[in-house]
Amino acid sequence: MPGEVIDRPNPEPLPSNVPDSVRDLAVKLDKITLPENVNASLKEFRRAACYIAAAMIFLKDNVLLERDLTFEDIKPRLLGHWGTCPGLILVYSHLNYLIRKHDLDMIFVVGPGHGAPAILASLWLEGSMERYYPQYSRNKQGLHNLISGFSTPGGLPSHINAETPGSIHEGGELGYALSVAYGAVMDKPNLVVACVVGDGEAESGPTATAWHACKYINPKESGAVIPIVHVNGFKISERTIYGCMDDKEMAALFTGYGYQCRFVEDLEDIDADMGNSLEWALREINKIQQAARYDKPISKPRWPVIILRTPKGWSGPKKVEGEFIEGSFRSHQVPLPKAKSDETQLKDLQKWLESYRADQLFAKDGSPTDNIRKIIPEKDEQKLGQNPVAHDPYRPLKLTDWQKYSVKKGGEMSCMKAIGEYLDQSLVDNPTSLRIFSPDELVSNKLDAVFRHTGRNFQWDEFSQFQGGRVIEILSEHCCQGFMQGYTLTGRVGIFPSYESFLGIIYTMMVQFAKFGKMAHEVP
Ligand SMILES: Cc1ncc(C[n+]2csc(CCOP(=O)(O)OP(=O)(O)O)c2C)c(N)n1
Repeated sequence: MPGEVIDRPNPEPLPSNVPDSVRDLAVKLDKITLPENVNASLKEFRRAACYIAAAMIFLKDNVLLERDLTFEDIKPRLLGHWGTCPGLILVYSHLNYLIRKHDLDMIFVVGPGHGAPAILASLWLEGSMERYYPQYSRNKQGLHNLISGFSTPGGLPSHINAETPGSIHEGGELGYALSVAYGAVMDKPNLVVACVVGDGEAESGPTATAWHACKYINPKESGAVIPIVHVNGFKISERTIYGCMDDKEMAALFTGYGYQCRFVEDLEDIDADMGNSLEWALREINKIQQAARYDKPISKPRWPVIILRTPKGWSGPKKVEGEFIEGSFRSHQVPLPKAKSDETQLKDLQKWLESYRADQLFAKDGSPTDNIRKIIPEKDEQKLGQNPVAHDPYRPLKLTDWQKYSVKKGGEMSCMKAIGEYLDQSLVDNPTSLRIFSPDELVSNKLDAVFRHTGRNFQWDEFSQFQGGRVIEILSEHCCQGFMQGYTLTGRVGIFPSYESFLGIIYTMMVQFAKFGKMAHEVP
């Protein structure tokens, strides 16, 4: 059996038997075309970033195609993931524009961290790479270093990690992007976190449970997440579940999770579609937050989610050796795997890279053109790679003397109860920078003294909604760990009580988190 055989690129899902009335659940917007100069800048940013991302996977020299490619220009080992990059770059370009237009405080959490070329290319264009790593300056030499060093020993890694400016999420093990994004917005009322979730990642248990995270966000005290589900239809070698669900199935699913969903899928004018949809998402967030902050909170608010349908490997090679590449799983990693030894594939690579017209995107000295810079946020601290929220934001807690809570010699008390008393005071003293994330283990761990001054922040329950509350209690260790990661990597402190027998469920998450923390301390 040949495994997955597809007879056309970007196949659409089979129609479902869900009633047509469900279509009304998907948000419809009037089409508004973007101003011409914005449209042009967005497109140029994307062409430049796609060019760099593709070049990073293949080239060790001749990075601006100043002569025809030869086998010597190709890296000895081709490593990198192309398929997700065009979609990530599309999102990145629009987030830039949105931040600039609305003066936003925003960070970007990228689920498909294997799409590092997309993010590194965008970070290079906005100048965040050169800020932290002078060797990646925005000129020819810096571009050469970025492209030739990617995924080579001593160079940049193939996945997003703590060395990636602006990242708070290790992009290796899939599944946690969404919970990390939600943890980051807690107690940061002005922060918006855009979070891309791959449709493959969306099949994972941790992501499935994390959709409910919006039910633990009190819009009076916390910011908002814009989840963007990147439905490019394929994972490594098969179609995805979401890629095989039609709009009605998707709309029904996300409505049930608590969201309003907007499909972005107009491939003829994706910029207008994406631009309008992100504007809509911001408007919805604003409505929900303003209501809560002016004491008219909306019960069970319907947060926005964007379902982005793009062909996997969009703008890459269409067909190689008779097989579809663009719009198929074959674009997931290296679309031209024999580029170092096969003349035809080398020529295909040259044609592909030339299609972005790099000569129009970079000045003579290799720096990006003014047109590209026009959609990049002007202030450094608003660039996605430089927002201070993701860079060394830790402020120590105000802690009382623990000895006050100790037990007198000869006396007896549950140590957990004593800790509960101490935590109660600590939560009072740190009302916006300390939270407890608990998988229904707070009372069983005898920490319930904390409820003397606070509550559970569950917004779907009539007995706890609109009240704030420092305890997030969700029976998902994956969510607790993800929330804690997002909360702590944006400078606050989280406590995660559990029971050692069950904590093994998130063992690999903890390892990733520890690795991220260690590396973050070592980078400039
Ligand atoms: C938990 C986990 N299981 C498996 C993998 C291996 N893996 C890497 S990428 C990938 C496919 C991801 O598909 P998707 O999330 O749709 O990303 P995209 O198509 O945008 O590349 C898989 C299975 C992983 N990184 N993490």
